[in-house]
Amino acid sequence: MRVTNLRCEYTENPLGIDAREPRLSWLFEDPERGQKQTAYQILVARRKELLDAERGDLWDSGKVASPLSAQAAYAGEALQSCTRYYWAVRVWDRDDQASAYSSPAFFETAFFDANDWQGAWISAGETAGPLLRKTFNVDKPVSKARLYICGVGYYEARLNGQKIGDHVLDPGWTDYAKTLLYTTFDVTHLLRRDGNALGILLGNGRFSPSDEEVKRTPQILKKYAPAPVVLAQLHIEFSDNTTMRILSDATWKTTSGPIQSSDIYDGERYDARLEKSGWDFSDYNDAGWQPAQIAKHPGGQLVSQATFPPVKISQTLPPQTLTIVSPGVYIYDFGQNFSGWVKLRVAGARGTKITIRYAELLYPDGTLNTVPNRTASATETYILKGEGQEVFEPRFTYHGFRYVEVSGFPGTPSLHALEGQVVHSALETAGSFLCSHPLLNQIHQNILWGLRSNFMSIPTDCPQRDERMGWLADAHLAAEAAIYNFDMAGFYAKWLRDIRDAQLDNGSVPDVVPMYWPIFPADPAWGTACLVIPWMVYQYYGDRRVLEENYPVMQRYLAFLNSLAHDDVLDFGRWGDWCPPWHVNSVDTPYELVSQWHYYHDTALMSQIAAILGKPAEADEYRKKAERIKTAFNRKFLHGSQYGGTPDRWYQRLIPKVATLDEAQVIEQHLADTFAVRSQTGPVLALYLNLVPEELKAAVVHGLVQDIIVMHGTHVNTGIIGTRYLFDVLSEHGHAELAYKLATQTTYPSWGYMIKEGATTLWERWEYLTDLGMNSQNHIMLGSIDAWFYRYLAGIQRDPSAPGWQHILIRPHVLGDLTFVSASLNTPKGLIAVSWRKQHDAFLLDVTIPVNASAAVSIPKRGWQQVSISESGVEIWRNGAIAHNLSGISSGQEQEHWVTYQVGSGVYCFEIREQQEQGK
Ligand code: RAM
Repeated sequence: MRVTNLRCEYTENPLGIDAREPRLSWLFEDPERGQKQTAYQILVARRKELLDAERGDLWDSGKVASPLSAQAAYAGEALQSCTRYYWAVRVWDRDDQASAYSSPAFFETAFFDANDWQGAWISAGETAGPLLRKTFNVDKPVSKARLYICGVGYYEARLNGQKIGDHVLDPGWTDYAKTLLYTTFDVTHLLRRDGNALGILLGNGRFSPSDEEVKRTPQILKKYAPAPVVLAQLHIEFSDNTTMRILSDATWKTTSGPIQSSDIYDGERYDARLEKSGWDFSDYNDAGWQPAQIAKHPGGQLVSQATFPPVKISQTLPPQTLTIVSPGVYIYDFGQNFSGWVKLRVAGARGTKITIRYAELLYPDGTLNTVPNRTASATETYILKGEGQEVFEPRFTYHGFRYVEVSGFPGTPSLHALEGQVVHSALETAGSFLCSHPLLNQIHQNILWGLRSNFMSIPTDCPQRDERMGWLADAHLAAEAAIYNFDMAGFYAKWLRDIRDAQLDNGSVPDVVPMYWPIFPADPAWGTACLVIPWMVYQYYGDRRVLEENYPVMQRYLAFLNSLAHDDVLDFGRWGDWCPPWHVNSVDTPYELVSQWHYYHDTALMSQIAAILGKPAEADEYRKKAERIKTAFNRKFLHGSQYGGTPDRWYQRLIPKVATLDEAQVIEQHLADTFAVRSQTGPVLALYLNLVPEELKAAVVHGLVQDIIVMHGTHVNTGIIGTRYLFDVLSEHGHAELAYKLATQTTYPSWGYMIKEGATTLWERWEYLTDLGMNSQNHIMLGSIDAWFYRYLAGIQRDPSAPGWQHILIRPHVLGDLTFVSASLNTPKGLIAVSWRKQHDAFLLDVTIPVNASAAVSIPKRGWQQVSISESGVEIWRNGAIAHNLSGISSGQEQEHWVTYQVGSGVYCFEIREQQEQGK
C-alpha cells in the first residue's frame, strides 16, 4: 500500500503557481484486489522536516472520510507569494488501515498580487533582434534565486552565458490585452559570485508581427505594439536571510542582435556576423548600448504559467534521405511530417548565406512544393560568421514540414548537417494503443503526430500555413482523442481561459481563440467548444472546478444562441459539416441541420451541467428548452425516415460559394433530383443524441447503413462533424463491423487512402490535394477516430455517471480480422489497461483496474451459445451462472453478446471459451 504520484494542479512539484487554493492529487497503489481509499489526510508545511515529524503547520486536513484522491483543494492558512510549501498525504484503505505518509512533494507560489510586480515593462524599441542586458554583483552565498518573466511575443532569457530553462516559444499564446502568462525559473545554480549578467532576447511572435504580416493576412491580425516587450524580476535570497531584487527598468541596456527578422510564418533571418559575442556575461563591454525604453503595459492580467505545459523541444529526428535536386540545392526528407524546425551545423567562409526552406510536400520532380504553406514563406536564412563549426537553430518561429530544402551551403552538406527539432506543448503521454492491424496502428501514429503538431500552447488547426489558429471545432472534435493520449487537463484549463477572454458581453464567441482573427459569431458547431471542452475535462478528470469556472461563459453563450434563434430554430451557420469528401461546404448536409443539432446539444448538455452544479431550476429550464429545440429539429429535418435537409433552400445559397466548376456541376445534379439528397451526417447526429422517434430508429439506421454501403461503396461521406460521431453511432446501433470496415478502408475517402498516398499525419481534406489553397497535410480535425480505437476496439470507456474514472466500463469489440488489441490509459485514479487476444477456440482478456475505482468488465461471447469463463485459471462462469466466487469480482450477468462482471481494482486475466458439454 503506497501513496505515489503527488500532483498539484495536475503538475509535479510546480514552481510559481498562483492558485490560492491549489488542488492536490495522488495515487493509491496496492496490488490487492478491490482496494479502495476510505479516507485521507493531507499535511502542508513550511519546512520539509515538519513533514518528517508528521506535522503540517499550515494545514492538517485531519482524517477526511472520502474516496477523493484528485483535486482536494488546499484549505489551510493563507498562502504567501514566492514561497515553497511541502506536502504529504496518507490514506486509509477499505479495512481502515492507514498507509504511511507519501514522500513529500512541494509546490511553490509566485505572485498572488499585482503589486508583487515591481519591475517595469521595457523594450529595445523597433530594433532588429532586440537584446537586453543587466549586470549585477552577488557578494555572498545564495540560497535561492527565481526569475519571474513575461516577454511578448517571445523571449529567451539567459544568465551568465546560459539559456535559462528548456522552454521554447515562451510564453504561451493568449490575447495579450487580456492575459499575459509569466514563467518562474529556478536560477539558483546559474548565479555566480561577483559579476553576473542577465540577458534577454525578444521576438515578435503574435504580439508585434511585422506590418507586412498584418497587411497580407486575410483577417485582421492584431498588432499589440510596435515592438516586443518584457517584464522581469529576479529574486535572490542569501544564506544570511537578506534578499536582493533585479527588476526590469530603464537601467537595463539594449542593442540589436543577430536575429534580423523573425516571424512565426515567414521564419527567421540570422546574421551570425552581428552576434555580440559574450553579451550575456558580466565583463562584456556594453558602452555602445542604449538604455532600455519603458514600454506600455500590454494590458493583460499577469497569470502564472506554472501548471500549464510549456512548449519544448520534445525530440530530435535525424533526416532519412538527402537528395540533390539541382546544383547546390539539397532536399532533406525527415520521413515524418511534424512541427518545429531544423538545427544546422556548418563551417564556411564569413558572409556565406544559407537558405533553408520548409515544406510538407515535394513535386514529382523532387523539388519542394510549398503550396500548402500558402503565403507563409517558412524560410530561414543563416549568414555565417566564419569561425569554425557554427550551429544554428531559429528561436522565434516554427514550421510544419517533412521536407527541407537547403541552398547556399558551402561545399556539399552531409545527411547529418541537419537535425529535426520536434516542437510542441510538452504534454505528458497518457495512453498507448496497439493492435494486430498494421493500418490501424499507422492511423494511430499519424493521429499522434497530428495532435502533437497542433498543440502549440493552444490547439491549432495546422502548423504550416499562414493560419495556425485555435479553431474551436478542430479542437473540440479532437479533444477525446487528445485525452486518450495525453494529459490534457492543464492545457485545456488555459485554453478555456482564452475562450473566456474572447467572449463578448453579448455572449458571442469567435471561431478562433485566442481571437487573432476576430470571426464573430462562431458557427454553432465551433462555439459548442465552450461546453464540450469543460465537459470532457469534467468527465475524464473529474474536475468540477472547470465546470464552475466556465459556467457563466456557457450561460452567456446559450443566451446568445437564443438571441439568434427564432421559434426554437437556429439557422445561423458558416461552416457546417466542414470538408466532407469532394467539398469544403457540405452539399449533402445543410449547415442549418448541423447548427440546430448543436443548439440542442448545447442546451441539453447545459441542463446536465446545471444539475451537477446544484442548480435544479436552471437545469429544468434548459431541459424544457432542449425539448422544444428537439421538436423543431425533427419538424424541420426529418423527412420520411431521412435526415437529408431541405434542398430547395440551402443549395441556392451554396452555389456562389463553391470553389470549382466541378463542384457546381455536382450541385446542379443534386438540384435536378431533390430525392438524391442523402446525408450520412444528418442521421448520425440525430441518432447520436437520440433525437429519432423510436418507431423510426430502425429505418434511419438502415438508411444510414445503406448510404454508406450502397451509395458510397463502404465509404464515409461525412465532414469533420459527422465523422466525429459516425463511429460511435454505428457501434451503438449494431454496426460496429461496418465502422471497422470504414476505419480500415484504403480507397478514397478514408484514412487508409491518406496513408497509401504517403501521409504521415492527417490531411485537412479527404482528397489528396497538392495545388489548391486549402490542403494542409497536417490537420487534426479528422483525428476523432482515435478515441474510437480506445473506446471500442480496446473497450476502455468512461461511465458518464461516474466522472473521473470512479467507475469504468470495459467492453472490447472483437471486429474484423483483429486478433489482438492492447491499450492503456493513465487516469486520475491510476493506470487502466486492457489487452485481449483472439484465439481459435478462446478469447483472452487481461484487465487492470486502478485502486479506488470499480469497473463493469464485459467479456465478448463471440457468438458462442453457451460459454465458460475462467479468471487466472479458476472457472468462474458455467451454465449461464457464476461458478465460483473470486476476490474482486462481485457479480456477473449474461447478455446477448457479453458476460459482464462487476469488479474492483486489481489485475484480472479472463479467458472465455465455448462451453463444451451442455448440461445443468
Ligand atoms: C480552415 C481551418 C479550420 C477550420 C476552418 C473553418 O481555415 O483550417 O480547420 O475549422 O477553416
